[in-house]
Amino acid sequence: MLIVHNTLHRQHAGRHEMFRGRLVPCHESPDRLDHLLAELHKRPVGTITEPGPLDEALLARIHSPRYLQFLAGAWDEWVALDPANAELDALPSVWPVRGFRADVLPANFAARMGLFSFDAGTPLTAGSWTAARQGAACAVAAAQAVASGSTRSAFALTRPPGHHAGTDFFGGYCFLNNAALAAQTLRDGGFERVAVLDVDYHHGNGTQSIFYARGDVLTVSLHGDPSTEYPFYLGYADERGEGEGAGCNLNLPLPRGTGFADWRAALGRGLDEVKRFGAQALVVPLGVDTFEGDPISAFTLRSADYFDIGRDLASAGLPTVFTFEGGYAVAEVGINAVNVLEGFGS
Ligand code: SP5
Ligand code: ZN
Repeated sequence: MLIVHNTLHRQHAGRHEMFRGRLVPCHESPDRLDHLLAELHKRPVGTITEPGPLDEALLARIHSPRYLQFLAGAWDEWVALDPANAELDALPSVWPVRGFRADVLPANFAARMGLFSFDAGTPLTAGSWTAARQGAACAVAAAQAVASGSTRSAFALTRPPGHHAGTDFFGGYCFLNNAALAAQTLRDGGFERVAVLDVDYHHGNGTQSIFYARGDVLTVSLHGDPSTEYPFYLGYADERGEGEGAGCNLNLPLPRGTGFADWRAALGRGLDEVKRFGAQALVVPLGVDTFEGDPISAFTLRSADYFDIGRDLASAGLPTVFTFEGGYAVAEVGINAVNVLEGFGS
């Protein structure tokens, strides 16, 4: 397995996220990836490398030009409002809901923060753009290596995560959709039909929305039932795709408290769908926030279960790109993620 490491990830280090009327310390912290890297040094399941420069044209096929332009300049705009802002995270606090104008680009910075986001849990910091771009480069490089045939599987070892980010919005700790970039890279690399099988605790709303009307990329997500779990407003079983993408989206919501036996049965359904679709390559947004000890999630998977997840995913027999997504029980993140990779094999 090829492991493509984002060595610039620490440049994204949010201080606070909004929770129940308070700013609380960010769950999505740099030490998550440090633990994962340390575990990979203990159990070398692959070769660690760094990506080349990011393909800007590819980035612009997944994300809108005005969103990318906003992200590129957002930190400087934030500090220009007040030099003291350099010591604070930028968080949105106002959003255009139904009936508001989303087509007009406001001049006001706070208004654009809200236009391009969906929660107040995703701080934008001085190095967020640098870290997210390098993460995107990791996902693309991982997919290019798989598409070229130089490796059968690859892991984008990166943060911030990506699966909640849409064409033109950030949220859920995500800015650029690494899994979508990997899927598009696999398509461009010659795989006619690509499947995304998202195993993070949270619904992959960004990835689903990016590919919802496309028939060449299947999106499947196993996640906490959105009626009680973040991101709440998408991820129901009746969302099956539209237009050419009709039938090319499958959501498998599961109730809080779901244990490994039921979770694994849902994974089996997801894998059946990947097979039925005739996927030639697979992208797995890999979150380990399904772990029993995760502080913000409510499934009860144990560390040993992650080996079986890896084995089940390998049974699809497809060239596979993993992107690293959630998982907030920091001390166990590395063990659980590397268990998946070890179970998967090479
Ligand atoms: C990539 C990913 O896993 N994103 C998840 C984003 C979840 N954001 C909402 C978190 C709600 C925090 N709840 C805090 C519970 C504290 N005990
Ligand atoms: Zn998650």
